[in-house]
Amino acid sequence: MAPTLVWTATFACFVASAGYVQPQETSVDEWNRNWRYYASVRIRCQSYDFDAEIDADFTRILKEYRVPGTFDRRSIRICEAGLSDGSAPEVPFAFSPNPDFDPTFNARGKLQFRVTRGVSDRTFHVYFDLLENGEKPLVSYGAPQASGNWLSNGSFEDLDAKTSSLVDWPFERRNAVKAVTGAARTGTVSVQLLSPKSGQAASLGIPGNGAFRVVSGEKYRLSFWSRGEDTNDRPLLVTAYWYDLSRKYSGHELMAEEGRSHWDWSVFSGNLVAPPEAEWLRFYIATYTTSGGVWIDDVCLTPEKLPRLSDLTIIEHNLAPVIVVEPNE
Ligand SMILES: [Ca+2]
Repeated sequence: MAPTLVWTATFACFVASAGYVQPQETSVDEWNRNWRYYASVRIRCQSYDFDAEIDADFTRILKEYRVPGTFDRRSIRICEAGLSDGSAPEVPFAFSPNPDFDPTFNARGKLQFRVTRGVSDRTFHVYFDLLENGEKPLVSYGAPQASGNWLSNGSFEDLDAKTSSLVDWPFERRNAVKAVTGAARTGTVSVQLLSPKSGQAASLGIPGNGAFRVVSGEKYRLSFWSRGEDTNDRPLLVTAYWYDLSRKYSGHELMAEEGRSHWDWSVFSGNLVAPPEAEWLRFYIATYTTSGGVWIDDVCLTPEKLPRLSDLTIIEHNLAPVIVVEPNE
């Protein structure tokens, strides 16, 4: 029997945060009373807030645990788990079903949600249910972010209202990098690199602050757009730097080098596999030109392998409190 829901009260207040609409005053007890399943997903934190993207294949995990039924797309909710204070706050998310999504045979899509900065792995519980258990009310937290991009503000359009500096991109003057308006590839802002002195590089560090947390052996894809005007010395070099767990430099590789003195907006993309011991990754896009300049826009880093749902838990309402079943493997 479908339980009675009191959603008007629960979702009465909304505030905007990080591109999503933030839920307030929600309670995990609510999910445990009314929802039948949750699966876990572990996310590796970054040194900055980022939008995690996961491969949410509900059909796979239901099959794995021999649970028949029709997935209720409206029922998805996410709560963070394992917090030291025992709380389990609800996390706003966006769900993009795959093009061949089918609630019975292929309930699969991408789930995106904001993961705040940290040093360890974090666990999230993805609650969901089957239509057979009573349809759940749809919640919407806003449109998905740019798909899978680990970088926020990679198109440089978000400016801090007080300082007018780029959100998430703290530029240092010595790096000879600045945000400029006009002639951007998308929107109105791009980043210009111009060396102040012969033999000295102007370089854009990616991400703006810190480095990306990576997993040795896994593949990552960097892409960005650039254009160059009247350059007079090594116009564009793209380099990846690897660091170990203690953030000690462990190696670097040159990903690309542009030789022309003039080029219109064109895309660069390259793949990298994290070498053994690599724990952190940082990119530099650099130029040695002291004339004209090089402009960069729409920077994107995506991991090839997305985290997946695991450990399905069936919430048993008639028997206290939760039954964990073993997977069918
Ligand atoms: Ca832009």
